[in-house]
Amino acid sequence: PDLFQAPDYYNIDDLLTEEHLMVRNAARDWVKKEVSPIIEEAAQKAEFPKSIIGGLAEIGAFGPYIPAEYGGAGLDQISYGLIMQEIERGDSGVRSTASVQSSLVMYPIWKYGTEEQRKKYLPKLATGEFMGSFGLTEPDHGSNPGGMTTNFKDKGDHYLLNGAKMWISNSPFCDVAVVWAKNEEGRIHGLIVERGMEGFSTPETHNKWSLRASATGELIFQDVKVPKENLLPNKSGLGAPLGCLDSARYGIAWGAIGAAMDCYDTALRYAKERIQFGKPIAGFQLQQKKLAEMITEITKAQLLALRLGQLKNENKATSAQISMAKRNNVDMAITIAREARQMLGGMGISGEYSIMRHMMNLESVITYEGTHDIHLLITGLDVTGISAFK
Ligand code: TGC
Ligand code: FAD
Repeated sequence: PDLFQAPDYYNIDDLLTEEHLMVRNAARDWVKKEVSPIIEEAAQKAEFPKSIIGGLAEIGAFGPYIPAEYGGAGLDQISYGLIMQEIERGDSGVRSTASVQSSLVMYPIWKYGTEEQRKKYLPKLATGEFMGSFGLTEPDHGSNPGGMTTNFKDKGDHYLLNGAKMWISNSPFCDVAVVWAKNEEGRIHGLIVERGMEGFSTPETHNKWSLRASATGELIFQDVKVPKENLLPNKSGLGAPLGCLDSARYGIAWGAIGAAMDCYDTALRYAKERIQFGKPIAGFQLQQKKLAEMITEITKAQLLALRLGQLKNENKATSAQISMAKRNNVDMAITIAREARQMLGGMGISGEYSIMRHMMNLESVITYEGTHDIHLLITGLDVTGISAFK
């Protein structure tokens, strides 16, 4: 099938600056040329396509909003969102790699790190010379990361780190990991752990039916000696990792639109060409209902993301506003993927089309970075003032 086209039902492009459009179009062209042609095979083989790392860096996907002095692209939050949208139009797994690198590894080093740490890591992360991972989730602590048991002890000239993280994107090939662990007083801190440190291993997690083109694994720490200068000193407590998640969740709110647009575009074109009962299936009301609802929901999601981007640019977006957009837009995308898959009939399950891959990927996206339920409870807490988590 032809490569994707991009719907813009409400002329949202008119609300974007020239820079936004330039950044967006560069990302879009690159995804068409470098991701779409290889991604199906990578997903079938369950391999992250490392050959695209350089290209991701070139389109500004590693640290879009990190200042240029540290190697970032120095763009605004809307450009960041648009890059995520275009990458996820290709594949959620590729967007995951970019989200983790930018918002979960570069962001905490930039915001919570020392000047030495920024200079040492950020430029190399921006070019993809270093790849990063983010270790928050543990086998027994997913939605409730505050209960984590990974810990470090002060041994005078170094820290001794013990514990294990699981479901970690990029872990199998990461050069550095930003790891969240408790000190002897039970306070959460971020530590930069480097591949090669004794006692640190990163086994890959196999048998995934989702996000197959993204490498997922564990981070295991057995008496790892972490130099004291690898602690991120400028923020501690659960709010530190949650601050990173705010930035990544915002990117996902845009990313999910890309996956939804690709499913919609594929289903629309298929429906216009596929003849049954003597006419294109696009001429049947049941199929039109699906398409009309899809484009309506995509348009609403675009407006939500754009407004949130404006608030982010003004430093006014609240965590609860970000939760609402992440939850709504991922749910919108997964619903569209499921409907679009049905519209292709038997062809909908084939790897010749991207829809089933998006659909399966989105099962991870609706779970990670806070599940669908957790984001609902965050909205519930925000509007009532009463926590229903515990
Ligand atoms: P709670 O008592 O509410 O808060 C603890 C402290 O954190 C502060 N805080 C935030 N700060 C910044 N941003 C946010 N979004 C924040 N939310 C809360 C809060 O003010 C408090 O600060 P302080 O100074 O008073 O201590 O914490 P809780 O234990 O009740 O938990 C709240 C809850 C459930 C919302 C939170 O734990 C949560 O969001 N859980 C979901 C976990 C999650 O999202 N994990 C994601 C792991 S990383 C990942 O999935 C990467 S996938 C990447 C990819 O491949 O793209
Ligand atoms: P659980 O927390 O056990 O939740 C199970 C179910 O219970 C969910 O439906 C949840 O909504 C519900 N639930 C939990 N608590 C409540 C409550 N209070 N009220 C109502 N319902 C509740 N983590 C990282 O740290 N770094 C990564 O890079 C990373 N990458 C990931 C990549 C993939 C492919 C996947 C699948 C996950 C990744 N994660 C990562 C982990 C992800 O963030 C967690 O899976 C997620 O936070 C949910 O945790 P859990 O899987 O332990 O589910």
